Amino acid sequence: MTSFKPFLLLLALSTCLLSADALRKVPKLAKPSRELENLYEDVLRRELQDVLNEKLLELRGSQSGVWATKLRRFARLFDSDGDGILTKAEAVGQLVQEVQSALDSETADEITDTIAEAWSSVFVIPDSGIDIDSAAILAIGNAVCNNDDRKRKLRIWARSVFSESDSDLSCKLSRAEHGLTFGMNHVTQSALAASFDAADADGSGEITKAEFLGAMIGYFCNKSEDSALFGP
Ligand SMILES: *[C@@H]1O[C@H](CO)[C@@H](O)[C@H](O)[C@H]1NC(C)=O
Ligand SMILES: [Ca+2]
Ligand SMILES: [Ca+2]
Repeated sequence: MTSFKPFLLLLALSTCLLSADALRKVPKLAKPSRELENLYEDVLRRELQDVLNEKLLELRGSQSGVWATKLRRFARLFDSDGDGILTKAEAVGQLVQEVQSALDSETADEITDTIAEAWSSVFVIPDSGIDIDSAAILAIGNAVCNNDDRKRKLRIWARSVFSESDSDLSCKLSRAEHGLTFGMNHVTQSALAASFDAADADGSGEITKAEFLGAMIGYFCNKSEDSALFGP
């Protein structure tokens, strides 16, 4: 609520000036008080916007426990030292190391780009990292899911993950292909079957690109439905 202070100060100031004006009836003060009025409106608008944003965030956070839990569960997969802060070194650095040691160099380079892209262009997380339990994680979720451009980036990223996982270029992911990608993303072996089933919407035993995109976008942006895509 500290953000209210400048507004209150200005309100007090303008109230004093306006009533003094009215008492003394000094017409030449009309112009400055008009500017003050504009300034006052401007500050009011911004203060109000801040408060509304804060309230909306709280509301969304409390109404969407499922969503917050999903986002935090995803972030925790990569918090390898378990200190509750997901740093770029953990999310990007370690994954890149694993990828580079497990795959041929061309595939590894492609995947490395996709991982770096996710951190800085899709989710846009500061290099210093993010406090997983803070509201910041919901702010990131809202920034991605409530904005068409950002959501498009999420889809483009998900398509890249799909293509890189589809190693036999069949345009479908088998259990083995799915397992390699999600295993590298720290989903445990015992959770891989449920993760596969979460994406294989029609239960055909293969994940199509449409199913994959639906599952990925749903994981990050569906605020009411939980998903085992990144483990239980
Ligand atoms: C979330 O997922 C459920 C189940 O798939 C679906 O019924 C619902 O429409 C989805 N909500 C949004 C906002 O996409
Ligand atoms: Ca950490
Ligand atoms: Ca399928």
